[in-house]
Amino acid sequence: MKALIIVDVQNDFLPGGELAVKEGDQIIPIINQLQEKFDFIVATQDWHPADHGSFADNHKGKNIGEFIELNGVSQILWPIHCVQGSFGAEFHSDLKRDKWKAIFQKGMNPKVDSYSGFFDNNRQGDTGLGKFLKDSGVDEVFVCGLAEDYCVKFTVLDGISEGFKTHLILDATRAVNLKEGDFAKAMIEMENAGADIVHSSDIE
Ligand code: VGL
Ligand code: ZN
Repeated sequence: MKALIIVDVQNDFLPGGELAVKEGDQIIPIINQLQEKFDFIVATQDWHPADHGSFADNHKGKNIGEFIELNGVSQILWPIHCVQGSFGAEFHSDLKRDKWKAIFQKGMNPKVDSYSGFFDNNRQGDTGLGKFLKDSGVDEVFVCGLAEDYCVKFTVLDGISEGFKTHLILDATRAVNLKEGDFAKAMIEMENAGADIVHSSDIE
């Protein structure tokens, strides 16, 4: 069975948000249409405590985009975003959610960032998404949402390594592009790992 995974379509990742993805809002109507084609839909939600170690403001003298070592792992620093209970952490109000089976929150451990919907970075924790999908008979996943070069990419890569036939829905994702070329680099990484790239109109 196929499942749709909607990654982090939250206010902070949309235009006007704290970590805004350019044109991020353009994917919302596409994702709503896509949801009509799936019986099995899950979503992920970036859900950080205020003292999260990925926030530049929590490291004196450090700026957004700089790297630090967090729990022994290289960590890029972000603006404060998706703080638990804040407006920025909420899903966009236009996003349909009536068919969602479950929401997988991530990034709660202040000492580890969590880009993938499946695992914390470097697999320091497991959200339970993989087991939930497998227990439900899902063997094929279609990934969409934000951001193509971080959370979407790592969800796709982990989907593949967890044994799912994994598709990226190209017109239903956008990149942060912290550095120019990040979108294309992420595309190559996903394709090299075995991801199948589709357009929303290709999906039956
Ligand atoms: C994300 C950076 C930090 C994402 C989450 O959803 O792509 N990016 N936290
Ligand atoms: Zn985050």
